[in-house]
Parts: sequence; structure tokens; C-alpha cells
Amino acid sequence: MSTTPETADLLTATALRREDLLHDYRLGWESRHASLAGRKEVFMGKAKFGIFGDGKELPQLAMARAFRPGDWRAGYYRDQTFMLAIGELTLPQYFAQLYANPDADADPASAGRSMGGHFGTRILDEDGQFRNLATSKNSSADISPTASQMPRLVGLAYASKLFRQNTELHQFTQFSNKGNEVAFGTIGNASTSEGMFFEAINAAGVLQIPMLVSVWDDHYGISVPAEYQTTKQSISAILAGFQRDGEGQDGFEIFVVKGWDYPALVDTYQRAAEVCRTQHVPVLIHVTEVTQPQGHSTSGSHERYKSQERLSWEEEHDCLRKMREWLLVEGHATEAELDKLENEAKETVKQARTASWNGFFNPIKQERDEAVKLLDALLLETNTENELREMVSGLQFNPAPIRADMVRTVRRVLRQVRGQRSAARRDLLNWLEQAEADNADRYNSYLNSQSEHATPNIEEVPAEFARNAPPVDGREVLQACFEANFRRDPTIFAIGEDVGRIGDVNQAFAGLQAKFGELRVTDTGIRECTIVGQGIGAALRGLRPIAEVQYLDYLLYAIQILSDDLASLQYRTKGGQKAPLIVRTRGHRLEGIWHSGSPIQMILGSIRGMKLLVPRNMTQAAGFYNTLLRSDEPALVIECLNGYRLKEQIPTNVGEFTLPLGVPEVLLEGSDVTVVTYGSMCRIVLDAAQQLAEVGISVEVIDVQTLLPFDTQHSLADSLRKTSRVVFADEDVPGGATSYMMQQVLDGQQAYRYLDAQPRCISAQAHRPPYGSDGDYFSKPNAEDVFDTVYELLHEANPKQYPAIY
Ligand SMILES: Cc1ncc(C[n+]2csc(CCOP(=O)(O)OP(=O)(O)O)c2C)c(N)n1
Ligand SMILES: [Mg+2]
Repeated sequence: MSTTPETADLLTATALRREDLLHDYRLGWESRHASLAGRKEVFMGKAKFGIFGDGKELPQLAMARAFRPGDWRAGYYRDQTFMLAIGELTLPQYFAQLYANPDADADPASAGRSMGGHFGTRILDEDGQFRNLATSKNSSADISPTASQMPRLVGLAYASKLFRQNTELHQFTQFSNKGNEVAFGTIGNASTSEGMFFEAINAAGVLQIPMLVSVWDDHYGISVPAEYQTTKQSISAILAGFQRDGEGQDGFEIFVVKGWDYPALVDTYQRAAEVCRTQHVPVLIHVTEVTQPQGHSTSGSHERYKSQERLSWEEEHDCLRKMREWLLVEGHATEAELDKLENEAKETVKQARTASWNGFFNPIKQERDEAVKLLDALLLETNTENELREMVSGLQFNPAPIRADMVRTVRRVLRQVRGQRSAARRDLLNWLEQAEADNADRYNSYLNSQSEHATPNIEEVPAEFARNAPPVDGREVLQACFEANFRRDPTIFAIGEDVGRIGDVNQAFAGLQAKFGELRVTDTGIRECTIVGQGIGAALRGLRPIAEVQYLDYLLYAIQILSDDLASLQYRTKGGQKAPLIVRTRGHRLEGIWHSGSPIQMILGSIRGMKLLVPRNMTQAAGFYNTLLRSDEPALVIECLNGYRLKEQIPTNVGEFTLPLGVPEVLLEGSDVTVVTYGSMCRIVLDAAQQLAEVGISVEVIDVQTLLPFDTQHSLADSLRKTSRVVFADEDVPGGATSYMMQQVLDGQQAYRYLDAQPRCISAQAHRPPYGSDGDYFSKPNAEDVFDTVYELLHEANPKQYPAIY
């Protein structure tokens, strides 16, 4: 440990002032009334679904007392009390999310994109740049899949370790105060059944990071009780082996405390956060005897599955009731004072609810009224009162219109007056155009970065090559690229299996740990999901991780977290958060069922919101890494597994040259057929093209290079205009990424109109390739397949010149 953090003053419950206690009690009741009112809003039809934090108020108030500026949270949908207590959620904001208010000022966590209970703070400013995160109280943006907050939590805590131990990072005071920040995690008891939970716990123990996990244990996961969830029905009991043997030893500190015992909770959180913050020891707090007064969510009622005995027990152990009893016994307040406070809390919530509803609904009503006015004018002008009045009235007198009602009505009305010339029709068309732009911003924006550091804004720097320089192994190009970037930017670091000591299995990091130290180039355990999570969390905190998944085939272990968490991050916060993580992996051809995969369509379908790069060689890969490391977008880079030992020319500016994304490269010009491909297939297609040239067929070979984004300038359509014939080739399953490319080109670029022949796809077999060279030949596309497919196209066009081969 290179610095000694100041020890915080421990705040025990007995040291709390009466006004602090009453403040917490009031807040607890405001939160409770928000839960009660929230459920009613759903049943009245003002919101679609509700899941609330009732029963979990006290532990969260205690946790908030231990939470400091600079700290982070990764939690789940029960945490409204905590968010209210740290001042990062207001009651009107709580209701705004419930109503799905798409205004980021009203719902800063998600701009109405996430259902209620999905919290998060805006860590970016209007321009998409990080705010000062060392002085703010931060929450990463919640997601719904149970336990998916855990991988990211590892990264949030890991960043503190790096900020503390790597003195080069002490200058980044905007992000950290020398690593004194704790990452607080919350999770339900049942969600600890997930593999990700255990993987994250083990990783935190190995890493020794300031991760403080609270388990809210209400005995249930919806209707399924602990007997079905947890061995011995106790997460703290079964994790006891993680308890460290004493100070200075590796392991966890584990605490168990009852969820209704306010003074014990306050004391526990103070002690737990202290040890976590100062010693960087991970902590588990098992909060037991927690209740769920309204049941799991608005989708059902818990009377269906909880016994009468359990329901009565929950009523008696309701944490707010228990706190009231304690306040009275200790003489901190009188019955009358507490009654008053509870009533005031109810009133506060009522007012917040009304204000929030008006803030949500009034603009919609105004838009509706404006649309109706334009529709009225149109009916009058086009004499369509009889035919269309009913439709317009449906909108006009709809008591609870939504934006879809307006747009639907306007589009259907416009259909009826199509072709008519009228000023009112033009006004309505203008209204629709504006509404569509506004709604695109409300509901479809920020899938990708919109900041000045977005990949399209990265300056293009061409590669330069020395004359007569001898070619080197591809891996050496990457190694030189990484080394230059590590020197340029101290926030960059790499983690993964075998990345550290041996410099990854293909040695693109060889020697770099010795040069930059173990904190920059770091081995991890075999745990793909939390390797990615470790990267996500660290990237959220302003660092630039490169997280490695050893082989593309093992990306499946991490695809869920990439898809649910990383890829959706900018979108689900409407630009409020970003995590520019680069995931590096290698795939396509090598050997056998689990070392030669190319499941590109699975990836394309899962990670919209990230970039997907498939460089054909290591020089292209280096150019892309240079671009990505200067941008603020997350990406997956798939290197060619069989390319590390192939010889390449190394650019003299290997750490500076950049490659633009979405720009295909013509590898061979030709006039008869265009073959569109990427990755390891480039070499095979080039080989086939040479053989085709020998029989007089001219093939244009194009490497698309990046699949997300895909050919932003529509250069492939230009090629098809020239050749009128196209083949899409890759190593995915039939109907895999070839279909994606075909859709992008024929549909997206409207290049179907240039075709004189059926578009063709070449892909691998539907099964994975067996081990061995014959397994590869008979399963993956080969040069003969490409030759024959292209030849057939020419044979169809001119059988005389190109007689059938078979
Ligand atoms: C991966 C996944 N599976 C299932 C669900 C549906 N689901 C939502 S909450 C929940 C129960 C969670 O129980 P627990 O972790 O104890 O939290 P609690 O709601 O009791 O606070 C389930 C099964 C989900 N969101 N994600
Ligand atoms: Mg539970």
C-alpha cells in the first residue's frame, strides 16, 4: 500500500443526534409512502409496473450514513431509500421513472427508459465528458437481470485499488482520492444463487478490493423461499470460509445483522465501511430478517405463497415499526411526535407524486391538444368531417393519452387524405416530422456515444512504413502498439487470463508486465464474466481497461454481461454514463470445436451499442486499437487466431496511426464479382481470387473490417454497381453474419437494384468444426468453395465461356 488514507471518524448509533435519528425515521417513512403510493399508481393505470423498496428502509439508511463522496453503488431495484438518503434521488424523480417520463431532468437515472427502481447518477455532463467523480456520490446504472450488478461491482472496487497502488494515477483527482473510495453492492438473498455472484465474491477476495456487498435477505425470491435458494439457507454461513483469519490476511470480513435493528445496522455499516475503505478488504454484510410488506412487485400478491404465520411475523418485524419502538423506548421521541412525522411524510409523498404526474402528463396533453387542433383544421379544409371525426375524437377525448396515440392517429388520418393538396395537411405533416424527431430523441437516442470523443471524431492518422524494413511477426506489431499506448496514457491497463506473466497466450503483451508493472498488465483467474465486469467498473471510473477474453469461443461466458450491461449503458442512461472498455479476443480459425468459432451473428444480435471490429491482420488491429484508445466508446475486437506468426510490415508510427471504423478496404480490384468478407476469410478469398483470375474471372475482394458500424459510406453499393454480382463470405453458420451483411448492403444500401444475379452467401457448416485439418476443410469455407461459387455465377451468365466444371 503506497498511501495511508485518513481514518474516518467512526459514527456509532449512540453518537447520533436526536435530529439525525428523526431525519432517518422521516426519510424511512417517506420512502415507505412512496412504495405504497407507487403500487396504487400502477393499479390506477398511471404506471405499468412497480417494484419497490418497502421493508428494506433501515439497512439502506445505515448504508447511506457510511457512504462518502467519491463512493460508488452497484445495486438493484430495492434501493430507493438509499438513493433518497444520499441525495441522489428525489421523490418526484422516483415517480417520474415510474411513469416513464422521458425527460432526463425528470428522471436523471434513465430518462424513462428503465422501469421503476433502476437507479443511477449522471456521471457525464451534457457533452458526454466525465464530471468530477471524486466529489460526487455515484451510482452505476442498474439493470434487471438478477446478480448482474456483481461483475461491474468488482470493477468499481478494483479501480480504487489501482488509484491507490499505482502512484502514476494519483494525478487524476477528478476520479479518485488515491483510491479511498468504497464500492457498495446490494443484492437480494435469492439472487446470490446466481453463478455471477459467487464468481464476483471469489474475484474480490483474490483481488483484495474495497467492495462492500449487502445482501437484503427477506427469505424469498418472488415466491421461492430460501430452502430452494441457498445451502443451509444462509449466505453468510456458506461464505464463512471467505472470512479472513486476521488483519493483514487475505479474505473477507463478514457481518450478520438484523434488518430491523437500527442501532446495530448503523454500527455495522460504520465498522464495515471503515475496514473496507482503509484496508481495502472486501466485506459482506448479510442483513437478515428483512421483510417485504407489499410482496415482490405489482405483478402478484404474496398472500398466495407466504403462510399466515410468515405474514404476521413480517408485520411484527417491519423495520419502521421496530425503529419506532426503539425511538420510544430510548426516549428519543414521543408517540405524538412520531405520528406527526409519519403524517407529514405521507403528505410530502402525495405532493411529490402530484407534481411529478403533472410534470409528466401536462406536456403530453399540450402536444395532444396541438395535434387535435391541426387535425380539426385538416378535417375542415379537406371536407372529411364525416369520415374522420371519430378518429380525431378518440384522441381528443382520450383521458390518458400517450404519444403513440397522437402519432398513430395522425398517421392514419394522413393515410385518408393522401394526395390532397391542402395547407392543413402540410401543417400536419410538419407536426409529424417534428414529433418523430422529438420521439427519436426521447426513445432511440444514445445507443452510441454522441460526444466529441465518439469514434467518428477521432482524427485519421495514416500508417507510415520505413523503406526496406524487414517484416515481423504479427504479434510484434500489436506488442509495439500496446507499448506505445501504455507509455502515452497511464490510465490504460490490461487484464485477463495469462496476459500478465507470459504476455497473453499469443504474446502480444510479452515483456510488457516487466516494463509497466503488475498493476498495468495483470493476470486474472479464469472468470470471463467478471473479467469483463472488472473492465466495465474501472471504465466507469475514468480508467481505460483492455479486458481480454482468451478465445472467442469463451465469449459466451461474458456475452450476457456485455449485452445487458456494457452495450446498453449509454442507451439506458440516455447519455448519463459511459464505460469505454475494450474487450480483446481472438477467434475464427484454428483447431477444434472450441478453438475455431466465429459466432458473429450471436454477437451482432447482442452488443448493439458497442463497436465490433474484425481486423484481418495485426496491423489493422493495431490501427483500430489506436482509434479506440483515443475514443470513448466500448468495443469488442476479434483478432485472427491464426495470424500472430504471419509476417507483416510494422508501421513506424505503430502507436499513433489510426483507422476509421465503418470503412471497408478493397483488397483486390475486380470487375466481374464482388466478394464481401472479413477476418481470416480475407486470405482464403484472396487465394481463390487469384485462382479465378487464372481462368479469366476478375474478382473484387472487399474486407469490411468492422461490422458495427458497417460501411458507413455505402462503398459496397459502389462496388456492386460495377460488378453486378455479389458473394458474402464468412465463417459463421449459414444465415449468420452473412445474412447481416446481405441485409446491410442489399436492403440498407439498396444495392439490390445493381444485381444481375442471385446474391450468394458462403458460410461454415451449421455445426462447429471437428479437430484437425480435415475437420477444418470440411466444415469451414475454403478456397475451393469460394472458387466454385464465384465460377457458378459466371457460368450462369455465360455458359459458353465458362462451361460447367462438374
Ligand atoms: C436473470 C434473471 N432471472 C429472473 C429474473 C426475474 N426476477 C426478478 S426479481 C427475482 C427474485 C429476486 O429475489 P431476491 O434476489 O431475493 O430479491 P428480492 O426481490 O427478494 O429483494 C426474479 C426471479 C430476473 N430479473 N433476472
Ligand atoms: Mg429476496
